[in-house]
Amino acid sequence: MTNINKQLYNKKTSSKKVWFMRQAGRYLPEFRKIRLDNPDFIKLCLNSELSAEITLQPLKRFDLDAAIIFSDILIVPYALGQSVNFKKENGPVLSSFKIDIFKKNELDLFLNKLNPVYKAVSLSRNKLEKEKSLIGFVGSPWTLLVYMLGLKEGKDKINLIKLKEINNDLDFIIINLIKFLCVHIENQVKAGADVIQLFDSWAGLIPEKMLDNFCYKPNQALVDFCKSKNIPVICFPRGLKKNYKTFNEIVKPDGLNIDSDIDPTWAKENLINVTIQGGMNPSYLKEDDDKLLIEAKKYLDIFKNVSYIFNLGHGLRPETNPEKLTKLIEFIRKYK
Ligand code: 1CP
Repeated sequence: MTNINKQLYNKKTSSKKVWFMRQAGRYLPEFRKIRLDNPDFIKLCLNSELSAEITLQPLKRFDLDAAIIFSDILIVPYALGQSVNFKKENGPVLSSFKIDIFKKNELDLFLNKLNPVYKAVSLSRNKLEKEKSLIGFVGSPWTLLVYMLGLKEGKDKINLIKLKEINNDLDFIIINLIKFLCVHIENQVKAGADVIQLFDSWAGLIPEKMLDNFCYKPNQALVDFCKSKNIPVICFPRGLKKNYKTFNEIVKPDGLNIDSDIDPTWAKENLINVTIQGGMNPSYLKEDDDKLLIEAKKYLDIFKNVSYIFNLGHGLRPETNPEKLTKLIEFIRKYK
């Protein structure tokens, strides 16, 4: 069993495991160097050799317990036939959604398009030390819908009118997304991923009365699938606030990544029978060492006697200084 895998099954004690969301990415000069020569982001994700190299970059620099495969949640809409463009200022832009992408039996085509990802997973696994975990991932249905249907307005609002317009088709779309996401999960695992993380980054934008249909049920379906295949699974329903507790009770993942709005003491008392991951606000990596390490210690102290994996409340920011991360990891390793 690999390091993160062990911690996910051990619900009682913590052994100070650590990895970071977005650890493979823009804050690393060695990534930016590759990115400069590869302006098409999706193409870069589908270059198996470069994807594996980027996946392993953070592990060359830092003493981490896991690598996360360099890909993107939007690779799934891409493989379903929607074009995906990353624009610097506006974030990702997808071509307009057509429901018939699900109507044809496109499983073979879907897998063909994603084959380079699986090759990247297996190249990464082969080069990764045996005890280190390799994390595969997918976006949860709601978060994918936000991009596929262009639902987001500004930074943190959902266009409910757009959502209503497609109301009659939503169940069909979600059921089909789940089907394809399970295929993508299973193939990442077959290629060598040994933990799966489900990113529901926009769960916090779902109106309360729709949480059941758009968040709890779809994540539960994916978690149940993982459990049926003995794949340890971590959920990240970002922004759910107190509903993290309901989420945990209904979905029952092996691991639950808390965001920075969640009070860690509340989490310790209310999120039970689960390995807690993350929480620290990534903005502390911009602070002086003293302030950063005091904040890290807060999380380590609170979760000292429960199962905990150190990570953040959201992904590492592009402006993060890698040296800060080295200091933080050293501190975590020395913590008793
Ligand atoms: O160089 C660049 O401009 C590309 C930046 C970049 C990178 C490095 C994007 C564009 N995606 C990624 C990789 C990525 N994305 C990984 C693998 C590497 C790692 O984690 O180390 C993962 C797991 C993701 C997941 C992802 N993509 C999420 C979920 C996590 C989160 O941050 O909330 C989401 C929402 C996306 C969509 C996405 N991809 C990229 C952008 C700019 C966005 C949009 C984010 C937004 O709308 O705010």
